[in-house]
Amino acid sequence: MNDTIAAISTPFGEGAIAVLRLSGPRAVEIAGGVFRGKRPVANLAPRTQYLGAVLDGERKLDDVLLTVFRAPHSYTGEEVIEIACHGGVLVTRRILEVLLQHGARSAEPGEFTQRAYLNHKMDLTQAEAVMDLISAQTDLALRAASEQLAGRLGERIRALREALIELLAHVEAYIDFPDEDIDPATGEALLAKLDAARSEIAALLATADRGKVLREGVRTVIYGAPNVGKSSLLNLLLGHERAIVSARPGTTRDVIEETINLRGLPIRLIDTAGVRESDDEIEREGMKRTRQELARADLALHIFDASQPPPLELAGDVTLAVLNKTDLGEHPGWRAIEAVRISCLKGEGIEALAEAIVSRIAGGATAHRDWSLAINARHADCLRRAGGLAAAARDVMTDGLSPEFVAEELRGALEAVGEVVGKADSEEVLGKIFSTFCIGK
Ligand SMILES: Nc1nc2c(ncn2[C@@H]2O[C@H](COP(=O)(O)OP(=O)(O)OP(=O)(O)O)[C@@H](O)[C@H]2O)c(=O)[nH]1
Ligand SMILES: [Mg+2]
Repeated sequence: MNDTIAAISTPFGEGAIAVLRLSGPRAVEIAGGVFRGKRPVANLAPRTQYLGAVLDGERKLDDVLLTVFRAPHSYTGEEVIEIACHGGVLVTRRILEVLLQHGARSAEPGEFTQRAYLNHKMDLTQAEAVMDLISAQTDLALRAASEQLAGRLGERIRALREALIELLAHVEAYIDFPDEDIDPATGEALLAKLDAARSEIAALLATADRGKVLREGVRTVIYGAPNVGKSSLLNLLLGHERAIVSARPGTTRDVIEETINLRGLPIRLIDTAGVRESDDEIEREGMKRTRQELARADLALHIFDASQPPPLELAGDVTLAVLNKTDLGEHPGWRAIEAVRISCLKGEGIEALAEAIVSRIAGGATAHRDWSLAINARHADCLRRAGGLAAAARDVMTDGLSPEFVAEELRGALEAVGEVVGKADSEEVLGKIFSTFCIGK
């Protein structure tokens, strides 16, 4: 962190403005070398925008607004400079080049946020939330990300750590006085505390599923025989004619994926080639892809033609049966079969289908449930390990083994919990997290 990094922080492309960022010990000096305004950069008041020009030698590249943030009162905790210039691809790149020529280094993806974390401006859960916030596709996802960015998850984790530390201190006290037996009342109290910590771990882990839904969306595969109306359903849910619909069976060959927002849940709808016997090479390849998608599906909508008799085999556990074309009349064979009944032609039953999809995923109306806490896969991995070690600590305790053994398991659990917010972090973990970021963040 001794070097000064620079990046274009706004997306590539043309816009009214673009923003470049510099962070590091030489940020003010480097900016001073390229900026000409009324006063030298070193004398500018922090967090105030100043008009000036960025120069390449004596040539003016652009009129810009420059802001100085003095350490530690900046995003990264270091000296930071932000330069807002005109949002052209070339002008932005030229300014970056000039900054690099003056001694800045091109920033890695997520490096600004990584520095913010390393300088204790935020914990690891908050750093991760920055990316979640940027990539959030629905209001629910956005809310969960901003709660996490505000430090809600971090608070829960720190409280959990404190409870475990207190427990560990109690247990270690018995190691220091080996002649003293743990009296039964104290033993009970310790067990109760341990169980409270374990149920907190379980409660946090229970939010992992919704975390996956909010971050990755729900892979929902639309499949069934040819011509049942799969592509019609995709188009209807999407609100525009994305896929080709035709009366000829075997229309869709490729996999078509689009994300929709269903009551705040990001749903990745995947339309597929209809499955049937076929000698057509392309169609067979399409069906192979259908099967691949089904294997990875979180939810599968098995579409049927209501006017036709039901097939012999029905449904797997991720499957929701959907009867389309109810406007043509329903074949009596369907009478006793549980399915969502719709007509893409008439636009009927779509609300009920949406409801059925949401309740499959969220187990009820999401609006009434609190999705603001939603851990990610890394958190879940740490907490699962912590839960295992806490359970082991409990076993050791109830088996009446010496407190040293209990303490050892507890220390492991404590460490695993700490990893969530970034206590025992390794280069590898950080590399994995921040490499998913965009450059300039
Ligand atoms: N009557 C009626 N026709 C429908 C309905 N939904 C779709 N269709 C018609 O059924 C035909 C097939 O629709 P598609 O959406 O292309 O069906 P598909 O399942 O995607 O077909 P493949 O891509 O060939 O597997 C088209 O002619 C649609 O207009 C419906 O609810 N009622
Ligand atoms: Mg189709």
